[in-house]
Amino acid sequence: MKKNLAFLLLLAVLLASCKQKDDSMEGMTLPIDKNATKETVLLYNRLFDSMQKGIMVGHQDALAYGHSWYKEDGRSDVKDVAGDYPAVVGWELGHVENGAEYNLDSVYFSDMKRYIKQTYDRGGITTASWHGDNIVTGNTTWDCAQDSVVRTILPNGSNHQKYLTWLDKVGDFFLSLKDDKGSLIPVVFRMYHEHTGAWFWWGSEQCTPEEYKQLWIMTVEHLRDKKKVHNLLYAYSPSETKDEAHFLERYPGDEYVDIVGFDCYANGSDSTAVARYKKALDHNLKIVTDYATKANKVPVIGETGMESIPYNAYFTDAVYSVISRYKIAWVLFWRNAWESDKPGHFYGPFAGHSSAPDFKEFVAKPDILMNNDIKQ
Ligand code: BMA
Repeated sequence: MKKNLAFLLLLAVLLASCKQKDDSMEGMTLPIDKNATKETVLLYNRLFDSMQKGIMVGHQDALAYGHSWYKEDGRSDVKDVAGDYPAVVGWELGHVENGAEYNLDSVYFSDMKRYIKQTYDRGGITTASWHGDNIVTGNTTWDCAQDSVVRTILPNGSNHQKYLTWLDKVGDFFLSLKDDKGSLIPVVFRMYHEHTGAWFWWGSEQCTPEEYKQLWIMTVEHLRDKKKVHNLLYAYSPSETKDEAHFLERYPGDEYVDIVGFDCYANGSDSTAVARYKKALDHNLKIVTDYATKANKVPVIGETGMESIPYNAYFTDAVYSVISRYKIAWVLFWRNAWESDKPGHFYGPFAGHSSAPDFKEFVAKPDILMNNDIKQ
């Protein structure tokens, strides 16, 4: 009898705690993973909310290295210039699939985990991309001489089983991201990006729209349903597209995507390059934000930049004058390479660079949000 009473008491406590979780989630927009952790659902809703305040600044690899420095704890080029961390930090998983200790840009995965936790602890947001190797040739992600890699990865393909082991490694990485309480840290996974271009093995000339969609769906279903990774939001980010039909040509469906975006770069260094870039940003922002409104998704700029920032008003003129006309969650600037053989490969400001004053002006705008602006 006593045992029964204890059991009933336990049941009551459990039910009460479940109810508490439900109550706090009431009215929230659910991501495509109906078993997403509470923190993931909260992040998704935070993204919708933050768009009403402004646009978050993101920087790729911000905490691991910067222009001419590598691994200095607490440092970030953006912080050196503007006194605060970017609100969004992007990371790159390439080579996690091989079980490597560090990624293709020499960031140790153990360090990446630490940086992701630091970002989470200070209220920032993490997104990840994945330049996975070509499973057929063993070469890099940029080996796109074949048009059959995706086909061999799909169910019944010769590399299907092996590819699932790669997805397991990706999943293990996400499942290893824990906060102090042991809860999983939510991450936005921007996978198979820039697929309307033809420079990765999943690109437009490397697979058919149907194959691309199947690859996407298979990946979501493997991570979410088989591997039980429930701390992810999924972001779809082609490179520039012509119109909505082009944007959606390889779209796997609303039930497989949480966030919609695009990648867009200023190619060249003269005023024509800036004019073309502004036009492209505007054009793609219209496509993506219109679709996001219709489908109730979060719109972002997945990657952008002007290599070496040859235009001193790049941030306020080329970027802000266009993006401020739209509601998007973030704009992510690509990495500031640390490698000595890539001195001009940077897209964010760094202390002493001629674009630094302009970046300060950019982040001082009330609708441009840095880490401290989004702390809760
Ligand atoms: C590219 C370049 C490369 C890098 C890759 C993955 O755009 O920055 O140097 O290896 O992204 O991060």
